[in-house]
Amino acid sequence: MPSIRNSLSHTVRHTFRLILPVLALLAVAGLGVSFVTTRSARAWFEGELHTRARLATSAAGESIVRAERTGDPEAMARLLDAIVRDERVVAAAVCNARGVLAARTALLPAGNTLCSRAAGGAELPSSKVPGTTTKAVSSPTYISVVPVAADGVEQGHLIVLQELAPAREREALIRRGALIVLVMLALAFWVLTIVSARLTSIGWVRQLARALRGERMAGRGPGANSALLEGVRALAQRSSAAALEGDPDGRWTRERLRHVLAEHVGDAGVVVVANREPYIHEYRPDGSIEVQHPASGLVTALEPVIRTCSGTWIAHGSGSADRVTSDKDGRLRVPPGEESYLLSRVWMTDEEEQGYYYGFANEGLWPVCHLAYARPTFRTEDWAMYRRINQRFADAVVAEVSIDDPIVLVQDYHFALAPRMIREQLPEATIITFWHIPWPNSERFSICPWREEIIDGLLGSSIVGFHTPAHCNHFIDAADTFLESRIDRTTDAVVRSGVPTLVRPYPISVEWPLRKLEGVPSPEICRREVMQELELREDAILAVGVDRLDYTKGIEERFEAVERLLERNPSMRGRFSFVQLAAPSRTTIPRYRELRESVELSVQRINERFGDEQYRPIILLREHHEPERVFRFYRAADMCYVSSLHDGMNLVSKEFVAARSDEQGVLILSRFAGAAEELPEALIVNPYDLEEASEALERAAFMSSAEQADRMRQLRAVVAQNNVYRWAGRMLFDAAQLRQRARRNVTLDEHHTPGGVARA
Ligand code: ADQ
Repeated sequence: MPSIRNSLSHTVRHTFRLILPVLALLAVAGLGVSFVTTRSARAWFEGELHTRARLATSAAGESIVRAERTGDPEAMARLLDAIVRDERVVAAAVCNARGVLAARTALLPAGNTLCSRAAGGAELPSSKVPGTTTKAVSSPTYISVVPVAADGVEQGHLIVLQELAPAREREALIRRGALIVLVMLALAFWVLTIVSARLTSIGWVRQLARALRGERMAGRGPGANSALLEGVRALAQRSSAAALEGDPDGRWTRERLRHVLAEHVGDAGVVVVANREPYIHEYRPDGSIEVQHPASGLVTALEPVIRTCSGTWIAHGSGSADRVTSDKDGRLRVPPGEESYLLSRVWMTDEEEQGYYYGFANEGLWPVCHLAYARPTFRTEDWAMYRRINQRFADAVVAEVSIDDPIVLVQDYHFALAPRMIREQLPEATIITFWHIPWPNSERFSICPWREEIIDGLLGSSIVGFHTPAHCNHFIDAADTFLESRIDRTTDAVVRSGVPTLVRPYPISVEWPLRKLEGVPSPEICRREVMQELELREDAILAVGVDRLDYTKGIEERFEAVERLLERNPSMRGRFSFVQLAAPSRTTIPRYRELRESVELSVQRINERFGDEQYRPIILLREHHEPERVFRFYRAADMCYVSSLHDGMNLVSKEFVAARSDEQGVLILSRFAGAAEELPEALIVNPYDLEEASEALERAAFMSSAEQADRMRQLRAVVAQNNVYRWAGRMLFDAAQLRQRARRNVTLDEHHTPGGVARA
């Protein structure tokens, strides 16, 4: 009850708050109207009264003068009586040239001073005449003093008193009329306002309904460009995407992704553009051919997706046996034995690869995007190759697709220009570009001499995706800083030449459950086998690191943290071992060669300092390992240390969690990896801070099994939920929505354009 009362009194208060100012406004307007109409009506009527007095004077004036000169009071009285016969005239008098009252009608008192005042030129107000006693003159009277002349010479004045009451009545009548008109106008305005508000709200409700269905705002109609409606539409999209996640256990699965693809993507023909191919054919020394799986986070994430939607993967054919294992157009079906999708290989010369891949992408863009202390190098000839290869991949996309509006997933910093190049040839394509590495702040990005071209190339995309909201914001800021563009904060879009590109965070992840774990023994068996292989004692504490040998991964800092641990805690010596699986990477780039040397030197130094014949604190396995072996190490270890100095996401952290079905093992994770945002139950460290990092290693070594299980359970729940199917599903779902909307809009346009041509 109280709440009803409250809401009622709130409504009343609200209504009053709205109505009172309107009433006040009306009152002021009424007073104004009344004042103006009274003034003008009075002026008009007084003018009329005076005219009448003058008419009377001009009719009888000369006769009165003559009668006054001849001293004929009766004649004067007759003439004055004739004037007061008009019922509106109350009284009249004649003043001679000396200002003396010469004659008057009965109702005018004898001792009045009108004549002397008129002779003195005084203004005679319209008022009661002083000294009158009769009823007629007691009402307000208008007094006119009209000069009387004969032969052009003024001979005195005729004074005429007329009743003001009828004039006042007419004034009141006019005032009332004006007020009625005002009230009627106000009413009409009010009705019009209500009707137009109603009509507007009907339009709004329609637009809102469309927005809730996720449709684009119509170009016409009320609120067509409303930011609010756009916001509602974005919200509707998000909640509809969220609803997609609402399967019984709330998790994306391969089947669910397949279902989304079938339902929303349908015939779109998904094309992946990536530098790295998922299967590389290499000649062995004996001339036979082997298939390799590259150590790449991108491949790890995308391969399950493309398998699911049976699309096409366009990549650089980099293996020595790639040409002989594909057809004349560079195509083959993969994975071997399953053949569920098409791999289309693009060829390039060594010189092109050097400029595009090693040069511009990895000596220019990679260091500029990572805060990890390698000086970016930009060469004009590398840029030229980068452009050329981007164009080649864009052409390959056009050659592969069979419809006008395919969905194209462009992957990573190797293809910043390709989206615009694809867009030029396939204007209706839905292009999603995913940038797998961080996007730096604008000050840092300004180092790049071709920053405008890079950003413009990316804005050829329908959506540009990053791992974290921070990277999205940096990109939006860069577009704002370096290009002619408008930022739409409601939809998080960069609008260039009127065309929007959405900027979205899609945190990447791993499969769940991991197919790579099929065939990997249980954690106990893995531990036993790995301990044997590494010749570790039974009570050894084993930590693992798995990375490409890259300066952004903080491998040297990791080893220094191990060194610090052994310095601080002598009981760890002989017992604590760190095994590092390090895949050689970009070995032709000098900075990577330097890294390899310095990593090897620090391993040597630390092992000499704390190791002996039986004990090696750091075991460096500097090679590429097949996934099954990588996962054995994850399962065998007591902890995994990911010490990236800067990392877009980092999949190793998620793989480690996914591998630990025994809910044991501790993840130590750099705060500078995108994954740290999602995995707070890891021990989060600053890898530069050797004290903090070594303490975390120590803490992990002594963490109780119960605490490990508690943390690992939560980490696994997150990775299971935010798995790679969710990453791909959300991205493809967004792409499919844009595509559907574009199709609907095309249909609408054709509908509305006179002579529009129906599309095949
Ligand atoms: P990467 O820098 O390659 O990926 P990451 O995400 O850690 O980094 O993925 C590495 C992958 O390579 C993992 O699947 C790992 O198992 C595998 N790998 C590493 N070392 C290996 C070895 N020695 N032998 C075999 N396999 C090995 C980029 C970005 C990341 C982002 C991914 C995905 O730099 O931040 O997470 O893309 O978007």
